[in-house]
Amino acid sequence: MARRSPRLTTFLAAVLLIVLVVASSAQAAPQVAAIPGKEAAPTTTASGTATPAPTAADPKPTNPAATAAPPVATSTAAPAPKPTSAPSNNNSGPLPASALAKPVRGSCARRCVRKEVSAATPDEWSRYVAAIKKLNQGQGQGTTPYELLVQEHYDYASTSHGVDAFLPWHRYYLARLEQSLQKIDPNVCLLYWDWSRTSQNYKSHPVFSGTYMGSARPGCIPDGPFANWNTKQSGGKCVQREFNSATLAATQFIAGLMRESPKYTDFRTRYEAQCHAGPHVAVGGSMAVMSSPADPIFFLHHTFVDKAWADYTDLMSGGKYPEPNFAPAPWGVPASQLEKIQDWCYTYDSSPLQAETNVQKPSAIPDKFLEMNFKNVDQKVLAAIKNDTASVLGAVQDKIARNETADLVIPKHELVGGGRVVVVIGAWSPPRMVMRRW
Ligand SMILES: [Cu+2]
Repeated sequence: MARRSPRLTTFLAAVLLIVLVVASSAQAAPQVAAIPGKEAAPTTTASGTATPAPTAADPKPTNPAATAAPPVATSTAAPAPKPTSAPSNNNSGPLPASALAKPVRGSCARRCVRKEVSAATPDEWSRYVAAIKKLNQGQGQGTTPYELLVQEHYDYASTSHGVDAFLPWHRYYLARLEQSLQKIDPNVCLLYWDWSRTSQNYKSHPVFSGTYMGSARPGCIPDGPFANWNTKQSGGKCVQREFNSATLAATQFIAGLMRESPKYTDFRTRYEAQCHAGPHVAVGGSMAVMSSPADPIFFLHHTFVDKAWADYTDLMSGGKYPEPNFAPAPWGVPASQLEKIQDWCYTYDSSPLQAETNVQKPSAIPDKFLEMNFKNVDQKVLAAIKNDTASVLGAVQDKIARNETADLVIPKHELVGGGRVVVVIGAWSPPRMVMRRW
């Protein structure tokens, strides 16, 4: 079904660009081809940079499953010891597709305070893991609900990336995961990976350890609860990581970007390109393509991205979504209804991690991200972009020199069927990304 498109990198490598072409046909979900990342040799070693896992310090026993509690799954409770009561991951078949929740605004069976992953209690973490595993149980015996989620991200890639709907689309998507997990275990709340406070050495975050998402070594997830994790979208093989040496967007950089972006669209464009993209590309492999939710670290990452939007909304009350009635497919929920996280049954705990000092701008969005096909016309489109590359870049160079974002204009007639072109400049000095939607 999905066809592999020719690698744009071959003719754009000289200018350190990757051109991303995303179909955005209004009638049908685009035919997309998730292509494993180019095997740029990681320049870093798989050194043991993961910091020690938190310990279960509080001996107070709790059994959340046994409490007929009010519907508040606050994650800010005192640390609990490792439970024995979390759902087990057995080998029976997949849960039905109906295991996936369809969140309704204001309808809260539970309320969550989403925490930084390293601040989760062992109990919270093991329940989170168990519920995610349950969503993906029965591999090879049909499609698991987890795989359906991965597929949704892949199928609606063009309505959810490089456009203003990026943030609301993913907000609903995460609420869908959270409430699906709660159908398995009502005590589960999403957790986030705050990569902005280990931005200069992202592999030093405790998330990259055998306790959480596995040590920072290229290849399959080497250890931890998701060791050798796989989905259909990774071809039935384990999801892959590469780990490059990028530095990510630091807390201070993100704060500055928010302050300098009173308009939502400016914030969204810059944050998506300069902050959100970093961890996708730095981890690389399965995280660097549109089936990226195949790697469960995706959800920790995107929960932090969602927190940034919540923080931005608090900080910049004028930064309203520009098209409040636009309802990104397939959720059918107007974007204006997705602006308040309380409406979707959660808030955020602040990050427990210390801000870094002497941070640099995020470096090296690597010169790859993903490639996708235009339906039936990819060769023509790619040829058109190739021919236009020089003039297109010439037209935006001046803007690029002054601004952090600029429009990229490709003659519309060349892009039969519509679409979107995203150019990522490989070496960020200073960081740049250029987008244009038709
Ligand atoms: Cu996404």
